[in-house]
Amino acid sequence: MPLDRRRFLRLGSTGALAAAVPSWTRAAGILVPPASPVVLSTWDHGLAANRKAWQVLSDGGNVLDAVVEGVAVVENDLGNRTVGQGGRPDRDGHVTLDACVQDHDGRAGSVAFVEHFPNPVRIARAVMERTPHVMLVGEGAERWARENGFAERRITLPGVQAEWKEWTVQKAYQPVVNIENHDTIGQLAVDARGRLAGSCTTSGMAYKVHGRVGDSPIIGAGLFVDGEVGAACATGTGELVIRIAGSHTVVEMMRQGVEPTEACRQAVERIVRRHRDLDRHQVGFLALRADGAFGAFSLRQGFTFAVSDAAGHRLLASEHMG
Ligand code: SD4
Repeated sequence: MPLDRRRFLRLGSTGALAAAVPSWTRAAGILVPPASPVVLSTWDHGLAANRKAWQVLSDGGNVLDAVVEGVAVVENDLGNRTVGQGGRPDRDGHVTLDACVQDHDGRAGSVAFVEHFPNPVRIARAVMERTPHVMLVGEGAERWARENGFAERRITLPGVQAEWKEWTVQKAYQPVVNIENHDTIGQLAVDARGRLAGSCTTSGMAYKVHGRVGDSPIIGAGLFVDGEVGAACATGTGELVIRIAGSHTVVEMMRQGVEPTEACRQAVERIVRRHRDLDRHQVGFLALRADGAFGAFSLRQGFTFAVSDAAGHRLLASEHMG
């Protein structure tokens, strides 16, 4: 049995309480909520997102409010080239955005391939809360957003357009993640009651094929939250993450008692086993267990993540493959 299981409150396998909880819970134990909230976000810009999420929680907001408004800070930064409307366009010159949220109870909302809205993560939340659906895409998602009070914003950033125009001269279509286009933001949070939520938002890969959607808005790939176990999110080449249902994989391993960092490592390893040429790719996972334990692991060096807890806000470097 993993050492850390000792931190779990064990339930007996018989009796009324045992009968009232699902069988896996009896097997794995019940996780004790952390003494104070824990918030994690991908990459350096995660620090700003974490500060906002922490403020939301301190002001009495719930954990879903925290992860939505946390990443919205990064969406609103028009200097960010990988999230929100400041992101690099697809190969046809359109900036298309993907985002999703999932809450403690597994409710989920998602939008993909949307243009002209500053905060796709807020639309994703509204899809979750106001529709019987999980995912809306493209023109239908945009129409639904307009009808539901989200204001369109049409902006052109001359510098970004100029870079794209320059790219069109060579049209070196390289659907790989490099230093310029890998900084999707995913945010995971647990509060002191043990309530979990997560969010993920991105402009996807620079110069992608028009219509391409990555892992970020796909529940189970870019994000997965299970209130009884924990949450995970992913960053990097979305195609690699989708193929192994990456975030779901990480959470399911934690359900089996695997430590958060090790769960992330095993997901990366699974990707490595299935692909030959990963030289130009990056993939990173972030995991938060329901008791506040957390971890991260990436394919290659350079994946940073922000942590906020009782000890304050800080940036850490993930462990990575050799
Ligand atoms: C995607 N995962 O669209 C995203 C890309 C990214 O950090 O930037 N991830 O595939």
